[in-house]
Amino acid sequence: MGLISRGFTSKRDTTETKLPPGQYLTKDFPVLSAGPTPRVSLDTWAFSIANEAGESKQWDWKSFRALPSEEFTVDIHCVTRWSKFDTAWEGVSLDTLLQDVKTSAGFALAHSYGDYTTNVPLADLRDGKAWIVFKYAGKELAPEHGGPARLLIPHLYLWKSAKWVRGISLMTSDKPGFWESLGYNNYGDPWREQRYWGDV
Ligand SMILES: Nc1nc2c(c(=O)[nH]1)N[C@H]1C(S)=C(S)[C@@H](COP(=O)(O)O)O[C@H]1N2
Ligand SMILES: [Mo]
Repeated sequence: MGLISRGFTSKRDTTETKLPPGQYLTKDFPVLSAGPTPRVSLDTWAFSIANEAGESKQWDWKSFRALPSEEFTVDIHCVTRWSKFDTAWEGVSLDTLLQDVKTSAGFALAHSYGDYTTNVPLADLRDGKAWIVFKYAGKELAPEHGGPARLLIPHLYLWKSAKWVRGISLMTSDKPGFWESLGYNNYGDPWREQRYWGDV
């Protein structure tokens, strides 16, 4: 037994400090979808960002994939209490996509193929906190997990990470999305256990 254990992480580090309250760890990757999986062909796929004046920027698959992308590894947390550590993704940072978008909006609503929506403060999409991801664990993102591309906002509960994302609307006032209208928390910070409406 060597005395040097390089790269060793204690159980305390991984589970006790990385697991938000009320969550359990899973090695699986559960699929949670409110409806059927939309099949979006890359020929017709488009992603757009519209500002509060209604001006929009749009990318087709080719121009989206030509943008600089990042590979990163994060923990994800679902409000149904599973968390998964060290998930590896590749995607385009929202900072890149928002770069030339003129806005003073405070709020964002993500829209998906299949009509799912979810809202976040625009600040939560900036500063390296959110991506439009197209690869998971080195492979093209599977349709059931949101492929061709999904939003990923790992610091919030996973319902904020809209699968099959097709656009983001920037707004001067907040507007609840699908689950938020049905009683889920408006913000959804896993570390504060903001699961349902009224959790502060
Ligand atoms: N378009 C869309 N995005 C969605 C959902 C959905 O039903 N439709 N479910 C959300 C919820 S509640 C969770 S927990 C995650 C699940 O992602 P996964 O199926 O890849 O685990 O996607 C989120 N994004
Ligand atoms: Mo969820």
